[in-house]
Amino acid sequence: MPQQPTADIGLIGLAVMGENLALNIADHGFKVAVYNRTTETMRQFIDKNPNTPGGLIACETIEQLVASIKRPRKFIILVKAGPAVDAVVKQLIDAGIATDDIVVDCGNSLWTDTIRREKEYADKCKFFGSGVSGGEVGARFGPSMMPGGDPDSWKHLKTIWEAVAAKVDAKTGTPIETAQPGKPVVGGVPCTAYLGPNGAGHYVKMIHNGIEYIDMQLICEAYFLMKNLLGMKAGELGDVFHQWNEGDLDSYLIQITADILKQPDPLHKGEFLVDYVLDTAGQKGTGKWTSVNALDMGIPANSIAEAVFARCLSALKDERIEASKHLVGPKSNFSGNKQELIAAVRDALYGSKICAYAQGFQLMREAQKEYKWKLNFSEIASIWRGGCIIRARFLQKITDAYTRNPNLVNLLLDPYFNEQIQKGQANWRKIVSLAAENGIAAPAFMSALAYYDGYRAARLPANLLQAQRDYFGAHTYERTDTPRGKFFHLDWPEPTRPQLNIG
Ligand code: 2AM
Repeated sequence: MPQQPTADIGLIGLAVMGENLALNIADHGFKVAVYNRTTETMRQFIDKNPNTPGGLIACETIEQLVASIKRPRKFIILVKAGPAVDAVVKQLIDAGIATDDIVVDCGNSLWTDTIRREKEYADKCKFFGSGVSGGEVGARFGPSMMPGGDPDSWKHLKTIWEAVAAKVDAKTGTPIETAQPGKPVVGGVPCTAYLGPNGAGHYVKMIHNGIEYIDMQLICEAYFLMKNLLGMKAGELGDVFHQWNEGDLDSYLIQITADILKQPDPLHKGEFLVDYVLDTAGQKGTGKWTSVNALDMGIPANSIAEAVFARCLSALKDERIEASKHLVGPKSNFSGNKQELIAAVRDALYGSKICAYAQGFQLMREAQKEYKWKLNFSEIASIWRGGCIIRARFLQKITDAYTRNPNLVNLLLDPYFNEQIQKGQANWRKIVSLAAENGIAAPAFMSALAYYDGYRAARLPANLLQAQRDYFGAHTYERTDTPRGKFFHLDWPEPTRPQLNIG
């Protein structure tokens, strides 16, 4: 007689994220059936984890996996984004899953792929997308989960998602980080919420990653300016970041930066590891996707794109070494007050960070029009308060801003953030000037300030730009003294070469 299915959910793909998420789910008392293409990996995983609270079921074939799960079946796929996701879905379909079974892609998939997959597999299963952020530790003890797809399917997933997601304190919004293997956090507000249909979850996850790129780049520029202008050593800089982590900048990324900077080098006694790490950064593509999407939609997310380009520039290590021998600029030369400079860098970082998040939320505002989603920005900020890489005290302030005004046009216009920028603005400008004067590249600080100044400008030089377009391409222009929507074209006079008598 065939055995009754007993598993609450199935998980496919036992690389480190898959393993950790499976253990997290099992810690909350759910029985998880696990499958991996390479059976040996699955066997090792089962052997390493004999006593999980919910229990693991070892499945050597997809058919066994399907037969192990209670109806409607729920599957999590955690394989590399791209063709592997489709390959797994097709295997599940071939193994006979039902049309009401829910297949959740928890990988970093491009949201348009999720939209496509939901349609493509609609007559075979409920395909669902869920972003997961928090790295390995997050997956194990509580990530931020960003689900999007069929709302009825969400009803079946909600209990598990809310159980495994990171938790924040209901009053303060600060993460509760006390989970241990087998002992999950009890209580708190889960860092997950249903975000909308089809690709909404993966889109929001992509924006999370775009913001992560710029958040990291801003921290790196702050580090580099203090290092070069003040000649501070990594360990001392670590103390500065530790201190910043006590205030408005309190965040996971600032905290790990402090720890990284204080890390001694294992090979050189008395020296710091960070000074031996090669200055070339890799990338997996989510920052690029965010920037390409910003260009496609025509939304200025210049700082996010700048953060991606900063990585690209860093990767040109050999060219930079060569160029450094030929291209001259000013030598760093700062003789002002050290503590004042540190405080100014902090203000520059905070002001730039506000602009970076403003850009990320602008993208989501535009995308929801394009895809007819109804994103709840307060909720999105709230589920980023814990578990994910950009988790920060700051996200409570964004949650509050969008709770005060769900239709806020731009985060910069929120009274709290406006006030914060006013407070630090002079320092932010000072740092950008110092960077330029001293020849230190600070593209994120600079582009964020340019965004701020551009966004608050009632007039920009685009009058001249549009006139240029009309001159060579008859693209027409609107006038300042007639209603919008009336277009003019001038038969521009032939180009002249006036005789200039200058000097
Ligand atoms: P593997 O151990 O057999 O390589 C991350 O690569 C995870 O995705 C691994 O668990 C890997 O399985 C799995 N994976 C990658 N491509 C896959 C595919 N086409 N089908 C099934 N699993 C795949």
